[in-house]
Amino acid sequence: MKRVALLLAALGWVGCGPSEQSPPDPTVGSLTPTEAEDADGDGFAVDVDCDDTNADIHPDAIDLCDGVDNDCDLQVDGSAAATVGEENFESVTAALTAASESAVIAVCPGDHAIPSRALAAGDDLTLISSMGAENTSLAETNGNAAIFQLDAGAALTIDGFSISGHSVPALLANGGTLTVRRSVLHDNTDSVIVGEPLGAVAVTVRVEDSRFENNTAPGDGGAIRLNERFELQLVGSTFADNTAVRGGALFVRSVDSFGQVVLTDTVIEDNTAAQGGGIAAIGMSLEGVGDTRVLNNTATVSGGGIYLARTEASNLTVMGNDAPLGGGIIAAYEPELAGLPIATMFTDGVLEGNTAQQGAGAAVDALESLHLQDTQVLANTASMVGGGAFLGFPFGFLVSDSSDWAGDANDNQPDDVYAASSAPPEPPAGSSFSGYASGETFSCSAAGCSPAP
Ligand SMILES: [Ca+2]
Ligand SMILES: [Ca+2]
Ligand SMILES: [Ca+2]
Ligand SMILES: [Ca+2]
Repeated sequence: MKRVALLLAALGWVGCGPSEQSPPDPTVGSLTPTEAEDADGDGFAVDVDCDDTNADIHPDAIDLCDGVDNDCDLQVDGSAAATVGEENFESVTAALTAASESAVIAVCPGDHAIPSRALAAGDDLTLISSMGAENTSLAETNGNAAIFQLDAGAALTIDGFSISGHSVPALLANGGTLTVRRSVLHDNTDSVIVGEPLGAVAVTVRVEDSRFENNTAPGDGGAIRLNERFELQLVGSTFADNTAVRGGALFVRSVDSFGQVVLTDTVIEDNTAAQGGGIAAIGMSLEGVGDTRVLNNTATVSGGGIYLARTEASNLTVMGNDAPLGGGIIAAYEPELAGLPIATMFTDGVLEGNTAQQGAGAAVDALESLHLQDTQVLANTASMVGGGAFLGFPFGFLVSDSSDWAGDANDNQPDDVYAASSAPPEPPAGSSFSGYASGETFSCSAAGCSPAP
């Protein structure tokens, strides 16, 4: 029965097939052929117009550096190097020469080199690549001068480029505003971005959705070095495998003013330095926003994750870093800051799984103070003393304000705070204070911790 039903259904379908189709719609025939075939009216019929909905795209158009095949030759972007407005140029240098003070230069895929260019007050340039950093690089012609140098009042945006192989800082900002977006800055042999404004001049550097990888500086700041009056904003970016003397990824120093660094959803990982494997921050505000992590960095002297000198740090997760002294962080003594009436603060943070000889979570230099507020100090391991924290002799001072010292399997090893009562040899004589748990408020010095655990 089932087979018969299927057969009848099939016959029925055939019976209602092509023999009963309605005749062609007469209204279609009323349009002229030209109107039907050139919908966007650019004079090219749909068979040769690769976008018959856009009158700017047709076989006689100029193929601009915009990531679109404007001229229908099936090649995205043409042989030009750059576009300003509706005009193509054979080199980025020529485009820069033709550009007005405030211009957007669209750059085609390829490796582009320009002579070092200084931007002065009023200059506001944007270089944006049509095909992104994987396909577009930017360099200084000889590789031994900055690609761009900004002075006060200048603005520059670099969007979608790779920059590599420079033996001097590739981007110098001694004033003005520098924005680096969707770029990859790698394998340079000096800090990539350097800002050293003088006097009252300020610098703003903003980095978005970019990666700094494998850069090595002979001095401070493997990826970025900023001095004095500045604001640094890092958003959605990664700094990995960079190397320097201080601050494997970032060196930020502000002694005469109060520099500000805001790191939003940014990762600082696997960087190396003598002091501050990931970051060295001197006289700063260092604020994490969202999920910002300092991971698996190494210092050969102190501050595996972050070297903090009279710096207010907040909302940072510092995990898996290593140094002989201060695996996660160190509150470090800098003589030039000794007169400042502020202490290093670490607030709303996490110090977890860091390792050191002394002070795996945190170390405090002999003349410094560290204020840990609402911070988790968990599962850090010291091979000598101070799994949670180490205080240098004679004046290292620690305040724990509502912080968590893990009174369980996540405890620090050895547990928790070690206060030195003599100068080195290492480990110096001193006392351990163990058994602090969550929500602890106490203070420690060479005289001991109070209240006791
Ligand atoms: Ca057309
Ligand atoms: Ca068209
Ligand atoms: Ca084309
Ligand atoms: Ca194009």
